[in-house]
Amino acid sequence: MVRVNFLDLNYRPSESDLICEFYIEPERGIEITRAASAVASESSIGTWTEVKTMRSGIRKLAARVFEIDEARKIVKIAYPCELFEQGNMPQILSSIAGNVFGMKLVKNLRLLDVSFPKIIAKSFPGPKFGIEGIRKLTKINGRPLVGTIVKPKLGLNEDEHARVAYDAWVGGIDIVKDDENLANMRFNRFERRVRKTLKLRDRAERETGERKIYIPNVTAETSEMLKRARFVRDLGGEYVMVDVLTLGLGALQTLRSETEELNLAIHAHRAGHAAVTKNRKHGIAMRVLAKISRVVGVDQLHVGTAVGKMFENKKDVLSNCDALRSELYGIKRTMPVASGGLHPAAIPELIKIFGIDVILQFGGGCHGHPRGTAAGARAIRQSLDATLQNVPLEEYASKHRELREALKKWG
Ligand code: RUB
Ligand code: CA
Repeated sequence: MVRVNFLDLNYRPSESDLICEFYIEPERGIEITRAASAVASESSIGTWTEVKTMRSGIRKLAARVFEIDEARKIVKIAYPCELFEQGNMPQILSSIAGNVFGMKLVKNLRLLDVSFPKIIAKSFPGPKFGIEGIRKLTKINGRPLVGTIVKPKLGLNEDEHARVAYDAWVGGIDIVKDDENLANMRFNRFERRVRKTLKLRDRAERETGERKIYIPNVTAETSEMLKRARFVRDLGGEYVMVDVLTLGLGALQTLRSETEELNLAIHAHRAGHAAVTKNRKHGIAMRVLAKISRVVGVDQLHVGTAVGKMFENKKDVLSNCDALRSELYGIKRTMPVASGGLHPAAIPELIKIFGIDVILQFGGGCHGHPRGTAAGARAIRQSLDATLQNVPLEEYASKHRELREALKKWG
């Protein structure tokens, strides 16, 4: 029978290999070399025993463990690119992030990072707009974009929803988006909502002279999602939003192909990500999900805030941003979105962390202003102006009422 060795510490990966970095904590009594080999085996061509059907020619498809840092339990595995179907992200993940998480030999296993070879990365379209495209579309340069999520996330009817959006826009918000669990509800119908909200977007643009964006959530069964995306385009929308993880990567790819023709930008919410990203020892790092989302082609993606209501720290968030914004075979850069528990007083810190190529999103931190949505939006713009002019918020607030009120509540 043909024996395959999945451990080769002398191996130097080739340019066409796909490389994964794992944290591997073996079960008690298991050597890390054995656990790592088992992971390489199960995620490429192997199974738990030797099989007669293994021809010697197949051996070249084996993944190879080529680096082990025993103290940190970090293992690097190289995969020949022939193991992967180009342009098929579900298949790629079923390999490198599939059965391996359930193996008995490993107590904990975390996919920390992935490096796609050019041939795989370029088999996907990448973002249609990316950071530069979004800047062109919104005509906003030299500062972060500010957005809001209509709140309460569920329960408003179509008219109330559109009105909240309008108030936010005229107060100074650039982008208004639906929340992750708002779809076509009995109390708030998708088509009516989009029609009414886009109408008030036009009015807000006329009144403010600024570009305003509405991002409806089209997350749904695939054909229904596409229908909703077309509807948004037909009514003059420029963006759609989906919950990338609950939607699934196959459907996300379908949406991305469709938006090529529809010329729509994609905003990606990551609802549910923490089920796989939060445990530091097990699951998949958000950085990996960020890279995948960029390659598949989302234009903007939530990456955590480091200062808000979600768990990630500054290091996590910067690593996610790096996955979206660093050079990758010329693939467009995805705009990071900081969202979750943010308010005007957090803006100086956020800009320190993210720089200006970011969308800062405020739900409660806009609509929770003591005098409501429009005042909240004004406070956000005032805080942004102060920060970009290097003026301390307290000082700026002495001449700006809305910011003063916001600092009193949240500062
Ligand atoms: C934020 C919100 C988003 C969260 C999700 O509302 O509705 O769903 O950002 O978290 P609020 P993440 O501003 O009221 O907290 O962006 O980290 O995935
Ligand atoms: Ca939300």
